[in-house]
Amino acid sequence: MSLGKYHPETIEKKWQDVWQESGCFEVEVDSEKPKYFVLEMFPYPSGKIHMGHVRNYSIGDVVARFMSMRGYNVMHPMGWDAFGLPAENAAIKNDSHPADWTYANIAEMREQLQRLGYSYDWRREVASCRPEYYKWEQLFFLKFLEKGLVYRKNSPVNWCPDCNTVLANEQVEEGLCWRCDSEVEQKDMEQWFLKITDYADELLADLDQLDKGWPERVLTMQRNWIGKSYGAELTFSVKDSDETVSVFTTRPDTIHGATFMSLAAEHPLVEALIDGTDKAEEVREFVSKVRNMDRIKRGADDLEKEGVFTGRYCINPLTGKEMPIYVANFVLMGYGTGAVMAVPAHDQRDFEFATKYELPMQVVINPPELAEKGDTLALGDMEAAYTDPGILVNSGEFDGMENEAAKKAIVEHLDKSGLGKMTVNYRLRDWNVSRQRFWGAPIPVIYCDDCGVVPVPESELPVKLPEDAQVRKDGKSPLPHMESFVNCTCPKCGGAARRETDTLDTFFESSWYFFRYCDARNDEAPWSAEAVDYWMPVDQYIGGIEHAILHLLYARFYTKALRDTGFVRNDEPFANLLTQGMVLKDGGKMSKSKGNVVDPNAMINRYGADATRLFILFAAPPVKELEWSDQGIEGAYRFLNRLWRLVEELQDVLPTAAPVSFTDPKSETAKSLRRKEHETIKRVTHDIENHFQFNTAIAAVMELVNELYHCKDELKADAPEALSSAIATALTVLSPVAPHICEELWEVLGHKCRLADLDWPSHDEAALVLDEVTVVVQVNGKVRCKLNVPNNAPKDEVEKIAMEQENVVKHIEGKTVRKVIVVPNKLVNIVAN
Ligand code: ANZ
Ligand code: ZN
Repeated sequence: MSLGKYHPETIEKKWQDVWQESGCFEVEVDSEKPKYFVLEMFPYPSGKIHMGHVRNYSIGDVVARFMSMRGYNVMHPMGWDAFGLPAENAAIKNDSHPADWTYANIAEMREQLQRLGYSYDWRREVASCRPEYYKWEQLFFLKFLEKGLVYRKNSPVNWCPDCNTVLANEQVEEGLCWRCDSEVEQKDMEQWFLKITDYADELLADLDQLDKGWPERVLTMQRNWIGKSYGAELTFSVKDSDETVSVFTTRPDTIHGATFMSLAAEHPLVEALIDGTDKAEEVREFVSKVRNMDRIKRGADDLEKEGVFTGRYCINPLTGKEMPIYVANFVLMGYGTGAVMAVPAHDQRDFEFATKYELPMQVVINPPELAEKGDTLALGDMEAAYTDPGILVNSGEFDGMENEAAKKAIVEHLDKSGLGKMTVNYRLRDWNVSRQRFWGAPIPVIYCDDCGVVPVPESELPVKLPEDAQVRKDGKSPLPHMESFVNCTCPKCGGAARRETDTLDTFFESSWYFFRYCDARNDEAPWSAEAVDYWMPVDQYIGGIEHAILHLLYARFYTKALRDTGFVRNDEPFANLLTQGMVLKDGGKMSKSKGNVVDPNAMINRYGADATRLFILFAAPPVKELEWSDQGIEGAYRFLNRLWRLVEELQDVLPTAAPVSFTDPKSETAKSLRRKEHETIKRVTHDIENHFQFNTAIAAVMELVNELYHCKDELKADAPEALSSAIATALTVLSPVAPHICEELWEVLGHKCRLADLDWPSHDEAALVLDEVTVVVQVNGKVRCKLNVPNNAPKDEVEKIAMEQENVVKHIEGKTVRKVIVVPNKLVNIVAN
């Protein structure tokens, strides 16, 4: 019977249907089996999948299929991160509802993923824009509110006057809106916040639990983002006033060098200091200019330092000297107290500022190497601030102390008069979750003139996003203008009230979707405790490095908040994390704007899903960047053809055999093929299990196929079982990577069961042992012959055989043998003279 040519499109569709109909990737809680939850970050339904997705999901699919064959109960779900701006913008452009665009894209992308043959349990699919989904996060929001984890606050936000919305910091590019390029303004608005800062310490400490499963670089990024710093809060009194200014400093040891004070533009004291003075106008103008700068720029190191003198002074409590108070552009209100004691000799920003405005400097920390020589650092020699440790000088009673010790001593001294205490400060800010956009989950609260902010009763959830909303050309959310949505009755007093029209940040949905997968169709509760206790945490999470900070931090925080509101028992959501490298083309990132995108659909049409998967897994280790190459995918396709032709040629002579079923080789050739077969299992298993090195695992299978080509003619007649067994092994261990072709050839070889249901084979260590080894024989360091001897033969036996060799005898004739060195399985060296 002829197999015919390899036609990926026919067999791929066939097997996808078989998998779908048999439900073989559908899993349930099974306490008898160990579970394994493999998760890829769910995509935004932008319309088409790109190669980055293909890479991400192919990695996940190999892990899922491999672990399942290893005996685990594997959950591998997929869904859609479906709220967000692009849907809204597309709707504005097409004059439709964002839901239309979103659901059409989901349908298209789902079909593409199905064409790639991924082993998803599609029954668990979620789309975050569906009320059945966001209903639960509205419930969480209410529980968080009850627990004091949610609050409302007036705070400055990036505002695009053209788009009429708040922009996240990431959406502001060089002070301009990422979409319309208009100048971004800073605006004070009432916003909803989640108190992630309450968890700063736990979020930091628990990173230690993740140090085996997460990449070091992600842990570091998380640590830096949380940014715990130990320091002190010191109080300065304002001259001619009862006011005081508190500063946060990590360097209380430098207080004698504090020569001026810098306040943030937003600092509440500024207005009080200048009101009615002749500086008022100038300062107000500066303040409003700074407040309109975007906050990322203000925090950047290379910001040109600028400021304005308020005309007022405060008093340095240790030197008694007057310190002019400035408003400075680089001081941020959100960090510490929004005020900085400026020590220009030892802080670079202060140094630049003082140089520019000709403010006094004082050295108070002396470099140890100068101190040893009895010298002191001179201002005139300084081109930059001295920020390293050293010995205190010009610091009164603290002179001569090491600066680390002085930190404590000085704070203790100030503490006596209530002017200083040790504090801890975090860079982490509370999470602003409100957006003034339409396409998001409504925040479930109501405003009543009499009762204030009233939570929507749980029984009224979900607060649905209206399906009849008409998007507005000006980009403003239609919600505040929809009376049917806004007008409601107060759940407390029954009076007329208004609904909140802000929606939740889309990070809110992606912070808990993995829990929902555990019990995705539950409509009575977000999930059953049984399901979450069994499946969580995620055993392997896979996604892009661009999510290393915010998404992962929010999901970790959300998990802890769900724990503390009684919804789950987990402390951490993701036990192991793999961040895959980018897909490049011609050395650059594959992106629409560069016009170098390779469309996965085109590749599947031309070479099939298996070749596409094989190439993308073979071209580079998962964490490394992957350079797209047309020859590469052709090579993958050729290899699959080679495998196909091998089975085609042999199918009629081969008995149906399981992997590693051949145990009794009679010939050297059969023995060597068997060795290769077992070695392949060992390598593939090791490479996938320990490091996800799919590329080297695939290379091992390719070697086995090569060996099969070499020995097939010889073994066809004498040992077809040897060929059968090795081919079965090759198909089995390649199946997680190229599942369709492997299933097809497996079937062609007469198997009734499905490859996906097979157990992963294990190798026999004994099969790897060579019977004979080749040993080099030298006389005085010169190679005289090579010997085949039994593996691990005793040294004296090898020596004896070596001495009898003709070419050895010839070279030691007439000499005395002084020494014979035997390196087992390698070498015999005879020293004679
Ligand atoms: C005096 C001083 C002297 C400082 C010195 C540093 C070096 P980290 O380590 O990042 O926590 N600072 C405090 N609040 C600030 C704010 N709102 N905006 C800008 N800068 C602020 O940084 C803490 C240091 O940053 C603090 O210690 C303070 O300057 C400054 F030789 O105080 B330091
Ligand atoms: Zn009321």
